[in-house]
Amino acid sequence: MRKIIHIDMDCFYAGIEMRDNPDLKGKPVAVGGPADKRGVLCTCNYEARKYGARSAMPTAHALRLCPDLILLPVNMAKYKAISTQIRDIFYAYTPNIEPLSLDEAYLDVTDCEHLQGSATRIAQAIRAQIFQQYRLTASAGVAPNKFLAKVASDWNKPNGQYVITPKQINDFILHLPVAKIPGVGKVTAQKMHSMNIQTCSDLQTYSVEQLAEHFGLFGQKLFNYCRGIDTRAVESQRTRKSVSVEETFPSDLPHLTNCTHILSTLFEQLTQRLKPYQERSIKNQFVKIKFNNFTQTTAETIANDLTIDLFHQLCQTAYLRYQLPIRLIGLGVHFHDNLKKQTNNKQLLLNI
Ligand code: TTP
Ligand code: MG
Repeated sequence: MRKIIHIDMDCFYAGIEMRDNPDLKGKPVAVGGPADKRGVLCTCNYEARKYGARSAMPTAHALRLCPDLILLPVNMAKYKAISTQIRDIFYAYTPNIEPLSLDEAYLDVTDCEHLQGSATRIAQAIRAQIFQQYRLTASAGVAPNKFLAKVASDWNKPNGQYVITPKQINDFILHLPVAKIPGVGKVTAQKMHSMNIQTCSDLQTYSVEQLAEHFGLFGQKLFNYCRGIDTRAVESQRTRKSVSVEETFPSDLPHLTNCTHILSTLFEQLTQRLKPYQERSIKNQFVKIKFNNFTQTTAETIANDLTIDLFHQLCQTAYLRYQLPIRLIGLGVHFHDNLKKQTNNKQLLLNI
């Protein structure tokens, strides 16, 4: 049985801005693009959420809901720097860390010997340390697997934590609304509701074949999740299979020719993100495009060097398949499993 902690910072970008400007305390604050440029909110604080403002909401809409909303520009360099500092706190407890985004990570603390190995106390200590050092609050979920830990970190948000012990899994899962399952967005939740599926116990009445029929590849995962089962390992940098960056545009790019600038920016970001993985060998490179009708396609290739030209070519290949306005572009690489193999060999030798 593993012990997994999922940490998620509270209203991360807005939390940082509030910390750095005490005048904002108690006021509704959002971080995002301006309304007159079709901007959207990256996030907003909990005061703003009381008015219905949410991440990814057009700023103009948020301002209609909350006319006193204070909108601040995005300062990504600052958020990234703080993200790295917070990650360093995690590393004091375990090297088994899988960051999901700047403000979110899974930690596998099964083998951690701090605080008598109590995952609950480790989560408390990490949150306390984040607050002490950086004056930011985080929420945590503690559970025997990634899926439950992620659901749990949302349970007592903000500035709270929730623990699901192995014994509690069955009770917890039976009443869990399907919309709380990571990966079940608005559309899937609506589909489930139309099938009279409200909770995980409703989902449990479906066979794996039926779930696959209705929800495609996600069906297999759903079959396990609705029973509280998730066998995915926490993938630290060493075992990570891919690294990618992507951007959804506030307004769709009409044509591939409009992508040159964003490709350069994404390429730069990818190169930065790849720095900690220099010892890994790259298996292939890929470009993902999501079009304005939400169709998604990926083009990949095997090349020796990572160049911007390569990604331009992949982008063209992917674009030509549909030739529609572009909603999202992502660039990334997959790694060879070689590090994993070395570990396996070592284990093999030890076994012998
Ligand atoms: P989240 O953890 O989803 O949101 P949050 O930390 O702002 O709020 P919560 O307390 O509910 O965890 O995302 C982390 C950061 O990522 C968020 O501060 C801003 C950014 N972000 C976007 O830029 N766009 C988005 O659509 C979302 C969801 C997040
Ligand atoms: Mg967060």
